[in-house]
Amino acid sequence: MIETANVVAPGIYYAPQAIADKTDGMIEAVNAVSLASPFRIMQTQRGHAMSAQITNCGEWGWVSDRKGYRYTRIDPLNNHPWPIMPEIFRTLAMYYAAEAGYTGFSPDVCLINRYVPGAKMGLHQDKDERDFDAPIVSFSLGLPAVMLWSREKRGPVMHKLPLMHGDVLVFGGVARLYYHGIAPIPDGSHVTIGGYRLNLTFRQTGL
Ligand code: MD3
Ligand code: FE
Repeated sequence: MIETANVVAPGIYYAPQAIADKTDGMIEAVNAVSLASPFRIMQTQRGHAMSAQITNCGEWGWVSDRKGYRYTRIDPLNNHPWPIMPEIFRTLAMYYAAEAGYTGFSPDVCLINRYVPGAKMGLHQDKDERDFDAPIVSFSLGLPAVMLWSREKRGPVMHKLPLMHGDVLVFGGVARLYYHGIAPIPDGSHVTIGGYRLNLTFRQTGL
């Protein structure tokens, strides 16, 4: 059932602490993924280093280099396919997509961002997927963050949403192409992860 109390704005479903009792297993699964495909700093098309470190699992992985942003089947770091998406990830992503009203969601990529204090993510749109009918599901782990989002690139309305360890977000419909970013992560240490924030975003590339 769609819990309307969790819809903070049209297209934005927010379930604070929804996966709070599943975070240990998720952290273990992230560690397993990162043994095969380690976290790395991506270069933007302009040659700048991105602030968050990333890795992926699933049939596809999101990469960025001087050629631009795209999805690949092969991890360019080790020339192997990206690690298989852990079952706990796929199951939880599909469950929360369905809770938000997207019953057919079938993620073929999980992009994992890892932030240290001071790291941030500038305002951007997620538009490297082929169709925007599928939502994006996001899980937060570790240090808290503030997500910024806006309907326009530099629109006057800039909303802020705190994202804590165990929170779930689903973006779809009119929110799917909203500009969003992460404010610099404050200093701190999380009891289970230490000085990191992890964010898992599940996407359906349509590729
Ligand atoms: C709003 N990650 O990986 S998750 C990204 O916390 C990304 O690491 C951020 O933006 C992070 O692309 C934010 C929240 C999020 C994810 C997808 C969205 C917000 C979104 C898609 C459309 C609108
Ligand atoms: Fe994004």
